[in-house]
Amino acid sequence: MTPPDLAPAACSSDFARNIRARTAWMVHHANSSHIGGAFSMADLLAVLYQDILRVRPEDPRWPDRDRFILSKGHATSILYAALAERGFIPMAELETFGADNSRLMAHVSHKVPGVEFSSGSLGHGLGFACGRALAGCRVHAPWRVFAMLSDGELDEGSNWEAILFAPQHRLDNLVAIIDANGIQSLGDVRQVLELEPLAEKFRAFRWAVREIDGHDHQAIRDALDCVPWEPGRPSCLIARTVKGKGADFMENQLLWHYRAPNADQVRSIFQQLEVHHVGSSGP
Ligand SMILES: Cc1ncc(C[n+]2csc(CCOP(=O)(O)OP(=O)(O)O)c2C)c(N)n1
Repeated sequence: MTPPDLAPAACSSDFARNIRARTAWMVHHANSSHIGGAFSMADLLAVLYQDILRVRPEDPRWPDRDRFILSKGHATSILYAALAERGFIPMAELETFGADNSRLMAHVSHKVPGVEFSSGSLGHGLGFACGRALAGCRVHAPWRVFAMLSDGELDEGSNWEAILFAPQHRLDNLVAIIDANGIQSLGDVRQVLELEPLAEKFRAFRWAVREIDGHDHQAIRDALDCVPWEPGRPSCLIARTVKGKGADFMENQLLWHYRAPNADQVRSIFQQLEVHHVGSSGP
């Protein structure tokens, strides 16, 4: 099956469609996993990379760039698709995802232009983001730090140390985005370790908190356009999402944490995304 041939995104909705379609193909082609958690954050990534992040794909280490940290590094397929959409890496390189000697490893790697931090061992991104934000504050830098976390990841105690640390140091250049899809690798978040009331917990730790539908582009944009929400406080955006969002057979299904779609399932995803695929009749 050939990769989808898509027109460049002109808006965040196109962007989300493109990165979902490319991710479906990549995960299928590499026989990889984590498509459910990739699709749940597709709309968040689309708005971030289309409308919010101040970055320069032609100069990935531009000193004044916003820093985006993917803490849920297992879901990196869709970050690579977003980086290709923005021109950080060649589109054709996505075909190497997960292959031997590719720099597009199945957990996120800072060897890839546009990636700030390698992760995959959960629970480290927010602490790293705090360090970056503290460094930025010390020199009154204009850039912001956005860290994307998963909800299951919050079971890691290291997060709570970072959640304590950020308000203590008045890191209002830091935004934590929680992709709250309610499902982790082996069960529902509620059954494994209850997190709710999550917003109240962050507020008790002195963060400014907003809760939105993580698939509503306008709501995402409105929230992220005006950070910090409270001077002197870090911001936490709790994005309520659906694991596998965008493919009806994957939505809210635990199996799709690890399962890779077969060719027919990828064709179905293309159809649902209204992506025309010239190679769709092939094997
Ligand atoms: C420290 C650590 N423990 C265990 C794992 C194995 N693991 C991979 S993904 C995952 C949980 C997935 O659920 P969640 O964190 O909510 O991610 P999402 O649903 O957004 O994909 C786990 C436990 C890991 N990557 N790191």
